[in-house]
Amino acid sequence: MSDEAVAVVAVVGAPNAGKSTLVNLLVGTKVAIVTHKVQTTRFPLRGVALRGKTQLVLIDTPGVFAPKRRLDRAMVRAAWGAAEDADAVVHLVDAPAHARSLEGRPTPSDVKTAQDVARITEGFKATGRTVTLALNKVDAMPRPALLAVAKSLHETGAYGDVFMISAQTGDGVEALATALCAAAKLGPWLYPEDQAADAPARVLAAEITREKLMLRLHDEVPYETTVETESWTERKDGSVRIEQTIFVARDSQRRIAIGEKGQTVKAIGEAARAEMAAAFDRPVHLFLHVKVREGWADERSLYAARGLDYDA
Ligand SMILES: Nc1nc2c(ncn2[C@@H]2O[C@H](COP(=O)(O)OP(=O)(O)OP(=O)(O)O)[C@@H](O)[C@H]2O)c(=O)[nH]1
Ligand SMILES: [Mg+2]
Repeated sequence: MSDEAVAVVAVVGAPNAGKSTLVNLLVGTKVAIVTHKVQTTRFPLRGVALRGKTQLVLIDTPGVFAPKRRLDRAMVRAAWGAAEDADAVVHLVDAPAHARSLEGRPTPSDVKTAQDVARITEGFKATGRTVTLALNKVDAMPRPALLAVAKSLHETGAYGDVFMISAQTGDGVEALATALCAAAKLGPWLYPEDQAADAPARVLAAEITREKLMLRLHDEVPYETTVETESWTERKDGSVRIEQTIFVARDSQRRIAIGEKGQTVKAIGEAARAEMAAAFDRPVHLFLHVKVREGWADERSLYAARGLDYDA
């Protein structure tokens, strides 16, 4: 009998905790986009990591926060759904943000983060399942503050093991991976050995453009924007021609996304094209269009295509 084993692990947490960074690090290649902004990840994405004979199927999830819009509700619902279905759950916490709250000097975003963390802790307690706590960004805080965070979250009674990690430097991450392997069940791997992600290339391509767009556009614009890969054409010379549309909600946003003399969309396209060429290991010809589609966030097809529940 083969000794292959599989553990499906959901990585859950408040927006900006570093979930996508952690999944990318464990997988060893970029499967999920990362930005300094909240709500970067919009739908669960799977990354596959191998440790010995154990395949860790890591589910990067959207951040859990107080949802307002339909898309927010679907994102949060998807995160909880991924946790329900997984063999193990990691609650990833932005430890420096939490420490600032404990010390009574939170920034406005820390206040939201603390509320989201409390919401997640309560959610796990309600389901009664034991969750692994991973305190992230330990590179960005002093040790005593970290111990205070660990103590305060452990006292909630919602957590089993506690790990202190940096998804950025890798500090402590292998110890977490080893512990997650303990949740594995004997059985054949879910993915072939050389597969790192299960999202189709056109989805990954749209995500890459969305990352560049989130880094480049500010205020509410990134949150009211989505990207679709409209066509993907393999050419005889080994290159690929990719056409994408950036949908925005209003004409004012269209002007911002295009920029003066088209320089914003050009810069987004150049950064995205370079990353796609590396990710897909071939030359990429990328064509970006910017279109107004008022109410794109309430269109049913958008949800189905990303595995999100329209009526969440
Ligand atoms: N200093 C430090 N920064 C980190 C670490 N891990 C992630 N970050 C940064 O935190 C920010 C958010 O990282 P993401 O991986 O996008 O966070 P996320 O939890 O996936 O965020 P959402 O998808 O918006 O929910 C980025 O700027 C990362 O570079 C870490 O260990 N240390
Ligand atoms: Mg993310």
